[in-house]
Amino acid sequence: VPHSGAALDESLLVNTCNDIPSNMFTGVPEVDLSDPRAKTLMVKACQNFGLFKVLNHGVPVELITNMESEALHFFTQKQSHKDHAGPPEPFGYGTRKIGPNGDMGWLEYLLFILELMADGLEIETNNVFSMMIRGERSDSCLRINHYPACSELEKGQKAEALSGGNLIGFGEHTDPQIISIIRSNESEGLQVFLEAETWVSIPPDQTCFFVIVGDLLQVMTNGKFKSLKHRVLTNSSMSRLSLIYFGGPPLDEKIAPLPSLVPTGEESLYKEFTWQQYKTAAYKSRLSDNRLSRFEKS
Ligand code: GA4
Repeated sequence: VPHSGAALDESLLVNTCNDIPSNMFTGVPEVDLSDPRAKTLMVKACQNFGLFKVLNHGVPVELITNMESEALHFFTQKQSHKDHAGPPEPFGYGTRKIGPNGDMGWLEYLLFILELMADGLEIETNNVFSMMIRGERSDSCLRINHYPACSELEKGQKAEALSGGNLIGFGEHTDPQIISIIRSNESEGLQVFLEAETWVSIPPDQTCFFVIVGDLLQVMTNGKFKSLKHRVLTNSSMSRLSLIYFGGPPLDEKIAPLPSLVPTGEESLYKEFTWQQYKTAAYKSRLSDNRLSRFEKS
């Protein structure tokens, strides 16, 4: 069963001279939405890599930069003020602690459900956003992560998140949901794990969205699409801000390999489970745990 990371093509690595001690990966699959081959290229990218970059996405740059500056406006407020918006159980403002089981990272973040935004805007049917994006009972969320350049925070706290000399902003994990759509500023730090047990850096591009395959999509495609293990390292010179949409199904949705993706003669690799069952188990897990193994057929 997958989870081993994407295939490594050594020729796609270049060394960088910044503070992040890693190889910059130049082979990120790109999908131009105006290209008639877009759907074929997407499938290929999900099968071979688990991540792709979306060009010509049509979202106005001003919309994204406005959202980014509003987020920074929030994160530059006094700590006591920000704390009022927390704790993130499961939604709200959080700092350093990730999830309920002791994972720590060098970041602060806001976790929203899309409905909260509609509520805040006093829209009566508060599922307008999620209904547009997925079914009206979908369990999607938006996360805004702020990774201060490490010198901005007290040095004494660093030890919590140090690993192999790297300051971990967000520890290694796969995303649980179906798909994650990420937009980050120009700071380096996002890394993905390749088959050859190597971490490579994804070159930032603030004009694009990055799409990452989540665990549920791996199951529904019976392992054809790989949920990609990734992490974020802290940058010492520039802070990182990322806006991430996690698209999840309704809680009672049954998740299993789609029959059409399990050709006759091939085995279904996973037992059926509900998104609620996955989530209950996930919230008892540590960030780096393999959350799919319990649903694999033995
Ligand atoms: C990882 C992806 C998303 O950021 C998230 C995270 C969630 C959290 O931060 O509360 C989890 C983590 C994420 C996976 C396992 C559980 C749940 C922390 C944790 C230890 C919002 C999500 O859906 O799963």
